[in-house]
Formats: sequence, C-alpha cells, structure tokens
Amino acid sequence: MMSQALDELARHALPGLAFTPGRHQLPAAQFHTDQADARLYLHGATVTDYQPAGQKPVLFTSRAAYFDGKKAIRGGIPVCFPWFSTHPTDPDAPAHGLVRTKPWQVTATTQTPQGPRLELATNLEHLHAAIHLTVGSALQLRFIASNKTTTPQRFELALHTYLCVGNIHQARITGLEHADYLDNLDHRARKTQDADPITFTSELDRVYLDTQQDVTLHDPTWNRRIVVQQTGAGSTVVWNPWIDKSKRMADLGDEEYEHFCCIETGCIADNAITLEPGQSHTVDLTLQTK
Ligand code: TA6
Repeated sequence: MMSQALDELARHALPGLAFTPGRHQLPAAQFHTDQADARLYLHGATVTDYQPAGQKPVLFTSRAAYFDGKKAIRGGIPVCFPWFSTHPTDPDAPAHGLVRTKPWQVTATTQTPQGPRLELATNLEHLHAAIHLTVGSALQLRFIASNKTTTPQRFELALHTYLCVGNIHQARITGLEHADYLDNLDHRARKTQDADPITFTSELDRVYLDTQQDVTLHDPTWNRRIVVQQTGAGSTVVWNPWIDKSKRMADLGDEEYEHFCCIETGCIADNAITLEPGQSHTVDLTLQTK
C-alpha cells in the first residue's frame, strides 16, 4: 500500500499536530504543544523524536540514520513485529520483522486531556497492527495486534526504544534485578541478573524475560531519570552496541553509542503471544522523565 499524500493527511491535522515533510521529504506527523514536541514518520510508524518542554531530548535518532523510505530508521522507537531479531525459520527474512519498513496509514487523530493522539494501522497477511501515539508530559504508545485469520497466530514484538543519555559510561539501569535473561552475546544463553544495577563497559545485548515492573534509566550526566512503564509486555531488551559494533554500522556514528541506550519493550521468546482467531493483544508503553 502506498503512503498517504500530505494533502490527504492534512485533513487529520489538529491544534498541536501537523503533517509535514520530514528528513529527505519523508511524510511525518509533527507534534508541537506546550507540553512537548515529537515527530513520527509514517515509514514504519517510527517515532523519532520526543522532547518534553524545557528538557533535553528523550529519544535518540542517529545523525546517520537512513530516511530513504526503504530501510529502517536508526533510532526513536522502531516497531519490530511480527518477529524479533532473525526470523525463526527463514534466513532470508528481514531482521526484526516487516512493519518497521512499511508505510503505515493514519486512521484517526483526537485531542485527549494528555495531548493530541495519532492513530495508525498496517496490515500483514495474517495480522493487523495498530499504533496509538499520545504526546504530552509523558509519551504514551499503544500497540494492538489482531489475528485476522481463522487459525491461531503467534507473534513477537519489540518497541525498540533508543533513549538519549548524556554519557553511557555514567548511565545505569534499575528495575531488572534478579530477572532471567537471554544473552545475545553468548548464543542466547539463559542467565540471571544479579542485585546490582546494569552498567555499561562493553557491548551489551540481553532479552530480559517475565519483566513487569518499571525500568529506570539513570543519567547523572544530564541529572535525570527516564522511566519506562509498560503493560502487556513480558520482555525488556537492553542493548548498546559499544565501540566495535558501532563502527560496523553505516547508519550510526562511531561515537554515538556514548549517547544512547536501548530499553525495548516487547513480547519475545518465552513471552511471545499466540492470538486465537479474532483475538487482539495490547501493549501500552509510557516514557516519562523524572
Ligand atoms: O534489540 C537488540 C538487537 O537485536 C541487537 O542485537 C542489534 O541487532 C539491534 O537489535 C539492532 O538491530 P537492527 O536490525 O536495527 O540493526
């Protein structure tokens, strides 16, 4: 399905929500209210920017990110669905699923007490996906997967959030103590987090399982915390590529690893979801600074 043209999108505009050409003229939803600014590209329904009024940016997007309308955008909140990482059986399938490189359709916009809400959707062969993005003093993203078929459909999901930090070397993450995780740097070996906060001294790539509580990114350099709250998602991925992997990534500056950390919210591996015919599943993600 083609992207909607900007003149068609204009009918969805609201006070504080406009549709404009973004980087490389890709169509984008631009939020600008007294609470916050944000931007979402219809390509992949990728939120690339979120900045509460008077604060530093919350979401990181690489200065080298592709905006060609084909590749995934490196940063913000790419939507990894209906599988996470490599496809379970098809080695030729794209990493992280199909929808982060598809055009999504705007279906509605609404003013809410928290701020403007934008609703988008996209269709796959067996599954329908919808996103509701509300921009205010917190960023609220709702993801809804629905089974369009007459047979059970299994999916994985990751809202692959890139969070800005002043300095990764000083950052730490709390809220995952004692959780089991799959270590992607050790053949997905199952391990258990100790009682200490997560800190970064090298590449780190872990899928934490059965995680329900808030996860907090502590950023002493910028003197703030970012709290990641969710319902409906059992998994939390923590990732930083560090030095060597960053140098191998064409769409990430060599030094940019020092200024972001991924805390991803999803339904992965043991926490994957199987939808019965006609059934839906909702994941609610809230990002806010403290
Ligand atoms: O979520 C962590 C991860 O799976 C890492 O292994 C790394 O591959 C990252 O996602 C980025 O993947 P991408 O396909 O966007 O380059």
